Amino acid sequence: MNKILLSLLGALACLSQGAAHAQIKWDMPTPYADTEFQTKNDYQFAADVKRASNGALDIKVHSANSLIKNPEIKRAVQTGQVQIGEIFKPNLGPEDPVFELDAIPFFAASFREAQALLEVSRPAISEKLLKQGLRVLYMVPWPSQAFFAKKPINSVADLKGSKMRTYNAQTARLAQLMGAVPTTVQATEIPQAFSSGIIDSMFTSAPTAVTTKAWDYTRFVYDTQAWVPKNVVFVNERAFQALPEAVRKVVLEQAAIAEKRGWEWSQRDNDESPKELVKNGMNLAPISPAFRAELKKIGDQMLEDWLKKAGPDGKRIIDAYYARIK
Ligand code: PCA
Repeated sequence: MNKILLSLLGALACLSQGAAHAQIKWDMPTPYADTEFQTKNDYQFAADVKRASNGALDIKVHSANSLIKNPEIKRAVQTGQVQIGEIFKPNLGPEDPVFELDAIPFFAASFREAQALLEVSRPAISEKLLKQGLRVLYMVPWPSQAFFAKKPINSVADLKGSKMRTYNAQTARLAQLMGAVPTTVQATEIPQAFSSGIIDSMFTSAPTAVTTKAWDYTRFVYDTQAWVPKNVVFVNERAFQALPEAVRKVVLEQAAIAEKRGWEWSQRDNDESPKELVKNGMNLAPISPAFRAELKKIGDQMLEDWLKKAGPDGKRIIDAYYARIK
């Protein structure tokens, strides 16, 4: 009896050792700070995958550009330097217009509209990335973008010649159309950029403003409700296909859960973060009708430019979007 038990135990030990050897480790560079809900969602996804795969897949999140910087993360995943990563999706706009449709001012600016836009554009986004060897796992929106400034802003004339923080080609174009000077600054560098005088205004969401303590360097926040841009998390397709089938299933299941949770957390922070800004002494106001009208006009022009670039495929997505939000 004892002998049998011993050999059974031995076999079990071998098995568990085998499992330990079979453990797959993935690195996941991400651009944003640990305090951002997007990053918390990534950590939760990694933990859930590990648990649901019984430890077979261990994803290590490297947040805040610590392993690879935001503009280089896509390439790193594509080339297999890392297996999985997160980026700000509209960054890919210069590559293909479909990636930046969610960052056109006043086009799809509520969560409901953002959801509709994702539904009509997801197939094109996923297909284009898969052609480049990247499988989309989940896409989560930031709350709508608000405008932060040191002094009161009532019209674009108040911004003439000012230095505006931008985060991609489109926000740079927006700044130019607003008469401001665009300066690219990653979210993690916002406090230094303000304190060293490189920028004096910015578009971002209330949660990022809380993370970067916007009250230390700006006083006015305008609830512009300008656009709802998304992050995308993708995996190198070869790395994904190399997983055992059961683990692939876990990754896809947990990705769907992460996307749903991310949307919920985004909406929760959209409600909570503005309170935090006010509690810290910021002046939160709706945008003036004049400023809104000027921004809307710029947004319309940007949508027109987008349609020219995106051609018939783009037009089809826009038409499907309008049909859906009716
Ligand atoms: N926060 C990030 C992306 C959009 C947002 O709300 C940033 O400001 O860079």
